[in-house]
Amino acid sequence: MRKEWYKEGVVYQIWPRSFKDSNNDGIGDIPGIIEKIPYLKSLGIDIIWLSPVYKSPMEDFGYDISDYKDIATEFGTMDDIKRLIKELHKVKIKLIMDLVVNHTSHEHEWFKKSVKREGKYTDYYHWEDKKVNWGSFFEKEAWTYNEDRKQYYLHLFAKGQPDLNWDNPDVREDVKSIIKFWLDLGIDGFRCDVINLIAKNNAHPNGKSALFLRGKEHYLSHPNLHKYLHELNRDVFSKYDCFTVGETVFVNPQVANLLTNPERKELDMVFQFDHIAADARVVKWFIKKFKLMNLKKPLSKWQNKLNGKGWNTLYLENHDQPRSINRFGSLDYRYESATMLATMIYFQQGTPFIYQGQEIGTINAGFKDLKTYKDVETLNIYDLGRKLGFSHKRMMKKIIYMSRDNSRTPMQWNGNKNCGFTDGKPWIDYNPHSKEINVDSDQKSDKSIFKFYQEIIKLRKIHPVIVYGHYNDIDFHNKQIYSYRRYDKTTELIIVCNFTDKDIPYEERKTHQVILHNYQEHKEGSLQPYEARVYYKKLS
Ligand code: TEU
Ligand code: CA
Repeated sequence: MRKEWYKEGVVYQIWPRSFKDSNNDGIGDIPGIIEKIPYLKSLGIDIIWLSPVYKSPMEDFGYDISDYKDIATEFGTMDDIKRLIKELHKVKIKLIMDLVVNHTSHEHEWFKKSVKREGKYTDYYHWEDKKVNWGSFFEKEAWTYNEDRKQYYLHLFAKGQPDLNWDNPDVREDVKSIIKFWLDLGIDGFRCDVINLIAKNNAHPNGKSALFLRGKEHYLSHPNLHKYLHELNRDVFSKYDCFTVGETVFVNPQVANLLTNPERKELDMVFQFDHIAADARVVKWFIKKFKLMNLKKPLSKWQNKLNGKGWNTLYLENHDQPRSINRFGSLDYRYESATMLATMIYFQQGTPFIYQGQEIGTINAGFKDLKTYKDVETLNIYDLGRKLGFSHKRMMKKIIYMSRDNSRTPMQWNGNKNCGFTDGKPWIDYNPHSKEINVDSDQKSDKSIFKFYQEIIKLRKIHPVIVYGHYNDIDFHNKQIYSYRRYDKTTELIIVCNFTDKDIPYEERKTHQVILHNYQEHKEGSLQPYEARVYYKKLS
């Protein structure tokens, strides 16, 4: 396994709108992030992934970009971002930014010119005279009529997010220029948004019938994807000491290995979605009861299939996902399940990603009133569900559990009325649990989740086996305990996690030393509710 800094580092994701507001307009911003660098440093993280801060009409809160080489006024200025890079590098934290190039905003100059069929921009997007039947992630239909051009355009996401035509070499040159622009400013890499959707079958044939995303066979990990990524790598990425993580939807380990095999020079790692579907049926809105096996099976599969070839990302949360305690843990055992989940995921092979607030065990906002929600996906799915005949109550139940706004509320810095986030009116309501769950109270508690995260990060630096070691399941079919072994030539670790709220019989491993534990006391012969232990043994 080749050694790389981005394999050894721990990434912390910032969703800037809700991290820290420095000027009291109610919106988090770049100067706010700079204020919190000491906090990030004390956690021990090495890399920050910053969700989009570029100019945008904010229909999808920054994932709809109207100028890739400028910063949204509400987030700050180019000088602020330069300062952020400098201040982070001073304390040896690297910065990766979001590269959203499957689509632009409909307010981007390219789209405006494409609508008017201006010169080379005419074919910058996907246009058709007839409506194609593809489905969209955020709307019922992915092709929408444009009155000015008198043609349909493709948007796999919201109407304001038209898809770029990657078959056009001018588009690819423009994307390279964006990447170069930011790498030249000193950033250390990119998280590449829905990158396995960029290549399409440009004949745009109708899709075969499907409940969700009709037509996906014409753009999901299309063969040209590899060609385009290799080209970006050859012409830009390979010239810098940077790393790339691709967000890849509906991806399997075979494609992931193609994308991340170092020999092929495409990406360095990918986000897959299998394990976070442990409480859903294909589509996140068809919620089902969580069962441990549905988490264990995909995680184990990805560990085994990528070992020695590609490279995994390790995550349970991000700005698109509800909080993991609500999904896979227990609100009654918040400390125990938060720390157990962190142990379970971050001791696997791959690069850890922590999402803001996860390190203090934040739980879902769970707003009861539809009016409180701001997310385009949530609001659209409500309308769609109602049109399909689902009751208001049924739709709200789904939204309260799955909405992206669950994890997009202002970071809870303290238990005051404004959470230490702003003195103004926040752009979205505070998480109703802010009084009990916040950085201040967590750090004062003897059961601090933050301190447990610090511990994990420290151990990762001491024991290379955590980063590069092999993975083996232990007692794979156990439906209550998730246990696995990590090993290399010199060291063995055994990780054991109780996923229930009961005592489960467990035989102590007397031959090993416990190096991490989320309970003060061992209970002889059993694991306590949501207990997690990491055992260590020197092999030679
Ligand atoms: O997400 C892509 C993606 O697959 C999501 O649409 C996902 O299915 C959904 O959010 C689950 O709730 C990326 C970004 O992470 C997301 O924030 C953007 O909205 C989306 O792309 C469009 O750019
Ligand atoms: Ca602000």
